[in-house]
Amino acid sequence: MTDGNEPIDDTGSASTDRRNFLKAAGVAGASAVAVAGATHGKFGLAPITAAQADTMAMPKLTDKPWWPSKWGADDQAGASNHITPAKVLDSVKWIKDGKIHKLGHNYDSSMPLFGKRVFTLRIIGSPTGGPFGENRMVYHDEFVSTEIGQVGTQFDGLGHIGIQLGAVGDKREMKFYNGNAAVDFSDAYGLKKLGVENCKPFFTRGHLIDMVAVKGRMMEAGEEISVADIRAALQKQNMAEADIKPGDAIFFHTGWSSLWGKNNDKYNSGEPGPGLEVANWVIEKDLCLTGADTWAVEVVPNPDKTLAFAVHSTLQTKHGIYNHENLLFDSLIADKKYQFVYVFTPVPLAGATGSPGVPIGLT
Ligand code: UVW
Repeated sequence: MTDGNEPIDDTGSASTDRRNFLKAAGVAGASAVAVAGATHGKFGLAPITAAQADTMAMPKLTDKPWWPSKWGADDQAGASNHITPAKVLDSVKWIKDGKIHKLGHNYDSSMPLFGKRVFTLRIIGSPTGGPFGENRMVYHDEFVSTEIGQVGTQFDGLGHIGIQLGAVGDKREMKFYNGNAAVDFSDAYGLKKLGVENCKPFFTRGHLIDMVAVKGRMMEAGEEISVADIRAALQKQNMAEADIKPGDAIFFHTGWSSLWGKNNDKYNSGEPGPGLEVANWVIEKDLCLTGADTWAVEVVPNPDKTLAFAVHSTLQTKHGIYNHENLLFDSLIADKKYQFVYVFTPVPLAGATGSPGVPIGLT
């Protein structure tokens, strides 16, 4: 177990040492400073400036390349590769009562949105067309304007989160999963690599950690979920840590979803969630996905004020471990079901950074 401040050391890319990596990134010899990149309110982020970046030896938490991926140098599917026929057959044993639990919200214009994202749905015409034929059929179409993969209940694909190595703005050094550089795949008309369509469908064992039961209350923004908290929840729920297997998914119920549509400002202002300690535990356990009833599935602001969305970049960018945001566990919790089959197929929007759609939990 690491304390979260150590570099992640399981890239399998032993050939490039720290010195070569710094050289490749064009920043060897520079000195480190704290980054005051994050400002909080309606959770706004000020990107670090080139001047700030110039004084940093390397991005924090990164001192060597994280590629090639353990799934292969050309892989674009990341931890969804865990979902094999054997995994499906093992997971299906958890379906006992045949219930389907919906694990997400409806999409509407009153939902909380991160930053300046938008969501607008309009029905075109009233009706859109018709009547057609002597049977006089009429129809409605909708027009939706939004960051489709990044609003509401949403799944982050591997083209979403990267890390700027080298100079700010240098797209050759803006690296994503498997070392893909923005210069090679970032495109205004859709990502040319790492689009969400490359992710395989999920059908795997899901473990729900009910932090509200552990704490006896909703968790607060900036409150970090620790590995000890996970263990306390597992004990309370009569579950064994040893039963969390490679390729499983883990979910955190923090109570934050109770603010959804009721106090969107507070919902957006930050959130409770896992930090780097739990992220490293997730990597050790070799899980395929994390999820929560929050908009980022990580503690915001991070207790280390120099970090911004470090769990995102640790899990997604470096390890290809997926993330499902703005989930809803009320149905599972009402039934006291903490082990279920997580089923989700990302909408294959070619070149998109993420996917809408509501996952289900089968029990
Ligand atoms: C960002 O896009 C920064 O975060 P999220 O993946 O939580 O929407």
